[in-house]
Amino acid sequence: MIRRDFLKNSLLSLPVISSVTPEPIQSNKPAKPIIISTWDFGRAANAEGWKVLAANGRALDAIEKGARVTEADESNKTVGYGGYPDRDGRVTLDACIMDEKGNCGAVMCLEYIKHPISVARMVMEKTPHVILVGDGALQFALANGFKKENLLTPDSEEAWKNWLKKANYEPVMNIENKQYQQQPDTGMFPGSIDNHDTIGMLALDAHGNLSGGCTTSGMAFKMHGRVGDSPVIGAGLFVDGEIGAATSTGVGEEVIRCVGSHLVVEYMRQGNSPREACKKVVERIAKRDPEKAKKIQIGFLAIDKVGNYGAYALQKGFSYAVKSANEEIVIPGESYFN
Ligand code: SD4
Repeated sequence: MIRRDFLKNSLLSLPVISSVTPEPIQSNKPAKPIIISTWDFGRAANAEGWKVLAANGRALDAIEKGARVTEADESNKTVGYGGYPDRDGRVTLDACIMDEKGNCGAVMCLEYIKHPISVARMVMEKTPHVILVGDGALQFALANGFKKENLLTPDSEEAWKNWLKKANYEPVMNIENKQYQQQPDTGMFPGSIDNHDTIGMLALDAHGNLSGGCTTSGMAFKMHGRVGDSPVIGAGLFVDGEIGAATSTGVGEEVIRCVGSHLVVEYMRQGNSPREACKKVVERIAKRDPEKAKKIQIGFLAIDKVGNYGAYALQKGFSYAVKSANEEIVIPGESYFN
């Protein structure tokens, strides 16, 4: 059931938080096992991951299984198959995965492979490395049995061709911002609800182990070779089995600048709740460049090692999906700007 009024009862009664002295707060009733994901489309991914968790399986398996649902969903224009291409019409995918022991793997700018999350996991488990990029990642995937496929669907190709009609093909800093600044009244922001991409997933299994994953086709019509925060361990995802895990969505450049997901986990280490930790990182981003912060979207989602979760975004419109034995909900994220 979707309960959009979730926050009504829980958050309105929260104590006022001092920005100096972190005060732990609970954003929810902790649950274990539990799986949470960015955006409303996280529900379908959670449902698949939940099958693993409900059968006493590993959080890592739940993450991979769940993320594959979104990657295969052609109607999702910004993750995996059917994702919008870059400026050159090439669909380039980024993904990473991390377990409770700090094991991690990532692929960046991977083409032709429908399930980058699974390639990332294989990088983690079958190589001495953490990251493979571009041709090397493709070569590794093909050598390990992944199939080469065309990921550019007719819909996405059409969207790209439409974009090309107006696009300035020169590399321009913050082109995504400019694209949306031209339509100031639409309420759309780079990385916002109408043009969001990434699925970030976090799971806590019945054994108390955390894992996370993040997978995306990145910002639409990006420069070829551009990589955002999503596959960067510490930026788009971080898991510390002793503390908690966090993931992000939105304009990756700004998340990389502050190593956002790692920072969220570090704030949790200091005693902040997942929600409060996310909020503190969003505030830091807003403080660093207040003008830019008004024009972009960034959201963080976090969970601690006992199953408390929370989120916070720059702009309204962010949402996240939660599945446990107690609840199956999509929750509107709180935001810095209203
Ligand atoms: C990126 N963080 O490539 C991703 C995009 C995203 O909502 O999440 N947009 O920067």
